Amino acid sequence: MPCLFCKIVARELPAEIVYQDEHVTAFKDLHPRAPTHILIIPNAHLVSVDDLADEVAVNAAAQCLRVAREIARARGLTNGYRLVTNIGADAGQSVFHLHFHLLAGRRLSWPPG
Ligand code: DGP
Repeated sequence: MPCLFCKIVARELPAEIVYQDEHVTAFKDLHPRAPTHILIIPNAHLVSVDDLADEVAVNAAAQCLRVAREIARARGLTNGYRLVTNIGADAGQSVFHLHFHLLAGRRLSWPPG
């Protein structure tokens, strides 16, 4: 079955895209858990951090972190923000295309559940 997030990158599925370049796409989470909840993904399909086995893949993830920082700055998230990436079933990963959740706009509890 075609990957949901690959379809969002290709604009074959609707999403509120807030940033896109040749490496990365960022869009609003369908089920926001905080006032700001953006998903940042590499355009190339990788399953999770567990897939970062070579330099190209590691660079794709690093590009996501660059974009997270840029979005946080552009949105003035000076009180802080959290980046989360779930890896596998026990962590609650439900979409198997690497993504970083950028959460902000409220006090976030620690540790996560
Ligand atoms: P995770 O559980 O870490 O795999 O997070 C997947 C996130 O993806 C979850 O917070 C909901 C979001 N999501 C799932 N399907 C869609 C979709 O079609 N569009 C958007 N914008 N977000 C989605």
